[in-house]
Amino acid sequence: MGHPVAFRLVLVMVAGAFAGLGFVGSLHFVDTDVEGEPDVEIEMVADDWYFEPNDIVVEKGDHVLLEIESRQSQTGQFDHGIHIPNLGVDEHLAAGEMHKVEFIADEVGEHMFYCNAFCGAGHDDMQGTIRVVDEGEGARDGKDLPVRGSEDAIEELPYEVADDGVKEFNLTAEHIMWDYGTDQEGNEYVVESWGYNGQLPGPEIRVQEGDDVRINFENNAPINTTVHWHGVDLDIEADGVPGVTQEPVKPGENYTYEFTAEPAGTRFYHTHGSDHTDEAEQMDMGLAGPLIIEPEEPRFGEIDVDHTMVLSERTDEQIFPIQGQIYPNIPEIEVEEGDRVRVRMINAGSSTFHPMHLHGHQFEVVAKDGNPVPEAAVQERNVKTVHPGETVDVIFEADNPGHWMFHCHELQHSAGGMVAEVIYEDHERNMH
Ligand SMILES: [Cu+2]
Repeated sequence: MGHPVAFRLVLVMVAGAFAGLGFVGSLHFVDTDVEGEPDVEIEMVADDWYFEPNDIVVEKGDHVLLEIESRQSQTGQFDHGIHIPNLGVDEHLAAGEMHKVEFIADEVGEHMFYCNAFCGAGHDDMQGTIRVVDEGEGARDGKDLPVRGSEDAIEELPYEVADDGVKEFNLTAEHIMWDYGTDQEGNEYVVESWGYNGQLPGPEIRVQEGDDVRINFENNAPINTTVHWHGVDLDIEADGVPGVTQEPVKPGENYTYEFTAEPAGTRFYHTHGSDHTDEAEQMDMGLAGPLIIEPEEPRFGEIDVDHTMVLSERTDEQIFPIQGQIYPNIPEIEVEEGDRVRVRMINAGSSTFHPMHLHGHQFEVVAKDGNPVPEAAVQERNVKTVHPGETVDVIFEADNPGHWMFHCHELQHSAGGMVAEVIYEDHERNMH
């Protein structure tokens, strides 16, 4: 299974090529016409019988350096080779040596590469692709990426009803710099991210129970990925699990998910990674969004304010955003006195829990994982912990005018920005 090359890999490549692999061998310099410093350096292994990585994304015009370790075969002494016909590369890779192969990615498109030396029984498997994208599209470092923030985000993903009556949505994965906002100390958090339709969290998909739904997914991010519909009872073809229900969607490729929206409740959609090893990374980089399935008959009585909070984590930055923002930038829960307020909390983070605490009010925990809590089991609380992958719906009466915190009580998380606010209309702000 192929692995995409994240640009961060590039940083460790030079050191890794000579030290990390424990490789002792000679370095073979290919005589090349390419001059100057490479833009992209990629560490590669040629072995029996694969190239790793075998799925590479670069930009048009990039000067690419492949540092290829041609491993001693377990079964013999086969040499390998690398041939990229469209990019003018044709090199012999003597076994047991390091090779530097340089070229200019001057042709946009998907270019196959393969071993051009006969190397035994698995020779035909030794192939991969180099995808050359337009400048700025597959950016290898943050400088080239579009910066986007909450002002660019839409709340709800629009749909069209197709001729067959299906609600049809267009969802993409994008590579962006996401602006989580500036914290109270003036630190800015503009962080490399992958976001559905270029935003964090992904736009809300809101449908009715029983709707037939079609999601046309396009992967514009430089990773292999899938989309999973969390908590939906769908047919297995649409479950979005790489290597189980589908091949991961490669950069530039599409996949169509079709399902009937059931059961009703607060659910979400998120990446399932390219395999199980990178799902956590892809989730925390931003690939998650709310999926609200409205019931045929309204539950829980009349609701005046329906507010969603997607809880996430960027542990590398030590921030814990709500709705893709950190305090004091998080969307406020705006209420009027007398409102019945429903807050849907979705923990789309990879690893940590959030004991969410509301000041000045008690709330009822009315649904867990989207499903209603039986009336006799409904608890009145002011803290409710939401674990990774869980959704929790709470309802409270807005009966205490003020400006109230609704924050994570794991206080490292609130220090990292996980603080929302309930603001009553016409109430004078306490401090800001
Ligand atoms: Cu928390």
